[in-house]
Amino acid sequence: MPMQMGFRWYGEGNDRITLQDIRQIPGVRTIVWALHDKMPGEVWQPDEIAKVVNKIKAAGFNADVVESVNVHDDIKIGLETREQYIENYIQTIRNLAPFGVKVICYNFMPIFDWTRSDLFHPVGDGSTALFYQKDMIQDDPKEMAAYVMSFTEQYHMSFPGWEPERMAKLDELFEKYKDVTKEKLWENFRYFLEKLMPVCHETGIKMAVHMDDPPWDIFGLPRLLVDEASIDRFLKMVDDPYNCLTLCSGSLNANPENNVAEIVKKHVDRIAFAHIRNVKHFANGDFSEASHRDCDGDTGILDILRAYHDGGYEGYIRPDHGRHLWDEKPGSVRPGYGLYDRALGIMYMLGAWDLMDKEQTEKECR
Ligand code: CS2
Ligand code: MN
Repeated sequence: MPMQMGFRWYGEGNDRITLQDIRQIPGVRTIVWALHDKMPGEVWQPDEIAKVVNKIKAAGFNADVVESVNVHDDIKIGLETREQYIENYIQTIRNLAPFGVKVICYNFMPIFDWTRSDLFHPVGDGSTALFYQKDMIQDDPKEMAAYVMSFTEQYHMSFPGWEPERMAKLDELFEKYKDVTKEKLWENFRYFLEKLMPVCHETGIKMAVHMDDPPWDIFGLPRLLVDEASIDRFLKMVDDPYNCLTLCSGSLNANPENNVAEIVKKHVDRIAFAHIRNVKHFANGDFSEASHRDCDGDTGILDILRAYHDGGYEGYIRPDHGRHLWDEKPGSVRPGYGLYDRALGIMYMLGAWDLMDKEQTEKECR
């Protein structure tokens, strides 16, 4: 099976982009979806799943990839209440399986998902992109949460992982995490995955953890999946073909030391889902997201695509964040998830991929 191109869609009434819009992008087979109104820890019920999946299938796509089923903080903290939340997670996996779901993308970051200081930063050509100003994400997590929440309030859109209900309780959450060292977090991670693996085998669903973004500790909170060594540790810790990665090129390469293509070469068999995103670095440690074109950033998009291609990658792939182009402005677009730049990214990736396929076939024919 060749790799399968996907596109993240937030669902009807929650995304201005329609499935019919996505139909017009060449090559997209998989809709990457979720039940976005579910709180971490809640069971996803079959009738709720059916509503979304039926729409996706009726539009001619498969619904093979879910991003994300979020993990409750009590599991990450290691509280006794985690048992119930793990049970719920297992039930959600069981409920997803009959709909053909193959991969669940999730993350194991304490409190915050992706973190940026500016969601609409000018790129210089009239477009905007997500931006990280290093000195702004140091002291006050509340300031940053308030910034992200201001978009939620102003434009009535919430971001996965930034649920207002959780953000309202930041002090309480930080207090609960205070004794969770990095080692403790690893241990809680292992505990969670070991409980899940039997049901993954039973249902054929792979758990694919997303990298931490950015890949370093923030606000004193430990982050685990940050580089090649930690990825090695993770895959060994639960050495099971159903314990996989969502390898996010942009998250990893926020640290310019991380060579994503090398990690792909090493672990291509354990990557179930590839996020392709390009990052441009500045000398002071700030970074901006960029177009998918290799030379627009420093992530090495072509080397990464070649590593997947030549490694015989058969998993799912999607453009991750794009810039906001043309009429895409705050209020009309989800930060990072506009239509145009992600569509351009897909064409760039497919262009490179088709050429590599062609070269390979010609080689084989000789
Ligand atoms: C995504 C992540 O937008 C993004 O950066 O790649 O938010 C991802 O969906 C989560 O971390 C997965 O749980
Ligand atoms: Mn990603």
